[in-house]
Amino acid sequence: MSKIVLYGVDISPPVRACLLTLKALDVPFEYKIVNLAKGEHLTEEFLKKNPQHAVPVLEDNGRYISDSHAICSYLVDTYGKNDKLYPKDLYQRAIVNQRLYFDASVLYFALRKAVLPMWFENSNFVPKATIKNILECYDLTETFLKNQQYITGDSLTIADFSCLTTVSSLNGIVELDKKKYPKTLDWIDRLSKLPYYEEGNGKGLREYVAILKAGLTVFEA
Ligand SMILES: N[C@@H](CCC(=O)N[C@@H](CS)C(=O)NCC(=O)O)C(=O)O
Repeated sequence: MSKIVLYGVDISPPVRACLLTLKALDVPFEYKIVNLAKGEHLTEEFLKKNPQHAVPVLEDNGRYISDSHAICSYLVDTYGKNDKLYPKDLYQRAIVNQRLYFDASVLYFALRKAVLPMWFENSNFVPKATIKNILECYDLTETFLKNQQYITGDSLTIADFSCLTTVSSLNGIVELDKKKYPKTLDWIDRLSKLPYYEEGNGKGLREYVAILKAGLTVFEA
């Protein structure tokens, strides 16, 4: 097997999606921490790996892939013992892809909007419009989970890893209401029982939420 390196940091939700995938596949890898606070993602060396200066980045035998969704898909296609986490059937794959794009363009977008002012502008207020946006994310997630156990159907896929790491992080900003979002909370609970959950998401999520709680003031929606 080739040498695999994941560049990232546990607090990052997309990095956690990659950690969950690597652990689910039981792929050996080296984990190299990139300290964003120290600007390690902006060095010349890191920019050669990912000109978009973001983690995660995967290195596989000297070749680089960025974006968690692309990384997770690649890992299952290359190292999966079967295609369960990223089905080869084209219709099923399209559904998984749709949810991966949903994570990238809707869920993660809402999270970025809420936290970027805190990271970069020293502002700790989450405006009402952003909270509304987060609640729309929860509405959609709840709808996807209405008649099924996982985000794309009745079995676990990498789309669960991506959506889970973002939704569980959003939950640190606007707490999921048990009455309005029971399916989403059950899904989070179900996924948190995976044997590799703690290392893949639990640890980093706690750290991330602690930072958010210390840094953000959330207005009532
Ligand atoms: N769509 C990307 C998002 C990656 C991303 O935004 N990573 C953040 C950490 S959570 C980052 O490295 N930000 C630093 C920067 O953009 O300069 C993915 O899924 O990998």
